[in-house]
Amino acid sequence: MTPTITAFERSPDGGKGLARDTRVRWALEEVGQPYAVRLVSFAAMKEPAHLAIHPFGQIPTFEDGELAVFETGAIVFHIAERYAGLLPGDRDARTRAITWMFAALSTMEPPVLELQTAKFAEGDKSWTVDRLPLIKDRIRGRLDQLAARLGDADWLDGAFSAGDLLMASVLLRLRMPGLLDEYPTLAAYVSRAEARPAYQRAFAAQLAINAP
Ligand code: GTB
Repeated sequence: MTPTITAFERSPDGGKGLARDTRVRWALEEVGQPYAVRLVSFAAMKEPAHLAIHPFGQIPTFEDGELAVFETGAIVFHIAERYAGLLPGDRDARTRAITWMFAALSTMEPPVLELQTAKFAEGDKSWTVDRLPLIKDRIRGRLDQLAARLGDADWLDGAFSAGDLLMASVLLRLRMPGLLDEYPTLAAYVSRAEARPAYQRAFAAQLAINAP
């Protein structure tokens, strides 16, 4: 059966690939699993039909037969478990790759999201000017640590894995604020990830929907 994912009918980023359906598309492309896409409007995401699949009224979702999954991390994990190509066979290496998936979403992503919130949702507040440098320094702290761990390796732990897919996806959001380019090895890591044919196909698919 072909799984169906949901994506923005019109992404606010105009096709830059920053909405989270790109991560799910990328995972499906990496494992070679064809998929269908159901596009949803902001209004439709808050309707009962969508809320039945995603209790928080967001994208992406993943449906395969009777199974409906929400939360990008859970979806990518499910894909990586179900199909070969995103997690190593060796048990310990597999656990380390899963650890990087969690690290991407629960250690690296929160300050990145704080930056987006401070800029776009609270940009007009009086405290934003003071707050932005604090958030940026918190992000730099994490980037320092990540760059130290990556060293001159291509990927975080051996071969490319779902951990790299999620980490690179999170880091991509730091390119526009200019933070990624402060870390040449991390910028190269993200470029390596973006150069993967599976990412290119995922990016092109979301761009085809969102190109102005
Ligand atoms: N924790 C959830 C997950 O990982 O799946 C978060 C899902 C989420 O934030 N979904 C967003 C959404 O549906 C889209 S990706 N928002 C609508 C809503 O909450 O009503 C976040 C996103 C949106 C836009 C951009 N952009 O324009 O650059 C980037 C990322």
